Amino acid sequence: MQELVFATNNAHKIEEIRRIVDGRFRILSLNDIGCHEDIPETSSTLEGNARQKARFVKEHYGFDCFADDTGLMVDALGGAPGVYSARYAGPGHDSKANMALLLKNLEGISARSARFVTEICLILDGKEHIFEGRVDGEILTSAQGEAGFGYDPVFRPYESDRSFALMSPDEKNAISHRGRATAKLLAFLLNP
Ligand code: ITT
Repeated sequence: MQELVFATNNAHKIEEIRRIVDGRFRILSLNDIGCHEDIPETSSTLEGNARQKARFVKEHYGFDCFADDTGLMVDALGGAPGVYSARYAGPGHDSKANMALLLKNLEGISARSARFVTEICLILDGKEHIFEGRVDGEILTSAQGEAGFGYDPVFRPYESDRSFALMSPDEKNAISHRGRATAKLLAFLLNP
């Protein structure tokens, strides 16, 4: 089976993508290739960060690979946290603190539309390919559910009456930003 490195430090992302491509591609983690570095993400765009992460792995480890950069854009906050979603409440990846700050900043605001956007950069045979997925929805007034990761408890896609954190992995993948971007990636890989 063809192997592809997924250039992420986020185990939840790997789990989600493995469910989608399972049986067709073997997804290797950074751990699997002995990469334990913090890959720089210094671009001001999701696409730029996805390219940066994929290039880092290709240049330093030599593998064909892909990377995902994701952001949550909230209209009432002018598109924040956006590309800075991971560090919204400060350095690090503290999802609880990020969600708490988001809910605080939206207190008293009834227009709560938002979207998740994922940009995937694939590097294959020396060429870069970009795949985008997005889902529109709203920010809830409190966290709901335990499944998923990141901002999942406070985001409800319009296509459902539940937050992502109240869905099974397959339900989330069927309509999520990452699920949609990965479906495009998979279609390309199967029929380049
Ligand atoms: P890598 O850069 O190593 O891939 P990361 O967790 O830093 O992992 P991102 O920069 O893409 O990934 O994520 C930005 C933020 O958005 C971060 O706080 C995530 O927890 C959150 N996030 C990403 N995908 C999400 C999803 O499907 N559901 C909820 N939150 C998500």
